[in-house]
Amino acid sequence: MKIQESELILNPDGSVYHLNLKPENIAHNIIFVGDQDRVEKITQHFDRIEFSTQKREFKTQTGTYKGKRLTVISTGIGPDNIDIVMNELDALVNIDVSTRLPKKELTSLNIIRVGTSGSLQSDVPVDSFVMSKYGLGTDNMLRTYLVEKVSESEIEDAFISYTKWDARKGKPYVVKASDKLLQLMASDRVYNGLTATAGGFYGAQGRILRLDIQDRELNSKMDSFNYKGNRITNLEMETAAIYGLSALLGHNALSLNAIIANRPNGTFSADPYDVVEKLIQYTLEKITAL
Ligand code: R1P
Repeated sequence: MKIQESELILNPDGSVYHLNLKPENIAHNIIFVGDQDRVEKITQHFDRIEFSTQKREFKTQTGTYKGKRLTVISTGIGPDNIDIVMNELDALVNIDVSTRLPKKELTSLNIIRVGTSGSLQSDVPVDSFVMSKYGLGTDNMLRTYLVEKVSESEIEDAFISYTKWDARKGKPYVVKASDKLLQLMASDRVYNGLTATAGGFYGAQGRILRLDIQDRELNSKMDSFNYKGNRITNLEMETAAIYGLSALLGHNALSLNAIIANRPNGTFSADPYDVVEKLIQYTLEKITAL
């Protein structure tokens, strides 16, 4: 069925509404970053850049690294932005934007997030890398879709019961990373983890400034949660949403985070730009094997 103009909004030049991209502007191997200034930190390593654009926080560059065509996109902060980025990227490959009809054959993108995050475990130190085997979303964005089709209900139930999760905050969801990308990016340099994704930076992550929060014990319960050896290693704002929408839409996703803060130890990286640069180089070296 033809998708209406109000549902899939295109700019006058035919590009998708928020990302300002046309199908030919993107590679099928895509790196997500949160911060728009991180896009060029990655593409400065490229052999050449063929395309650049930016609208709001969504900055995109496409080019080649060691001959491999890659796109780097900044998503800004949070699961609401991931909803926009994932749906518009998917439209570029799986909907014919000229006829507004879904394509018959699925194109699967490879999506790797290169992010920053705070560790919840004292033995996952600042300046380390975490590769998220699972994303655990405490935001509610994914619950507007049928996420239960792709989510890991046993881990969800264990987490809800362990933390005595208040149902008024919605139901957390857990989605696994792409096995192919987990294999590609694995090494002794990375910690494997279960990454919790929050829909906010302060209250949603247990930070108290002037407002009290619904559950002051949540972070300590997260620290000690363990499902069959899977601990919650770190907390950030995008991974679970990327995993959920990728699994539903048929894309492969993986999230790598540079640990810049350790919440239990109260420490912050002396040089966060350096650990991010090292994670960028790590990712680029591995991604060429895709
Ligand atoms: C919060 O400061 C932001 O930083 C982290 C969080 O997920 C959130 O987006 O990641 P990025 O550095 O990739 O944006």
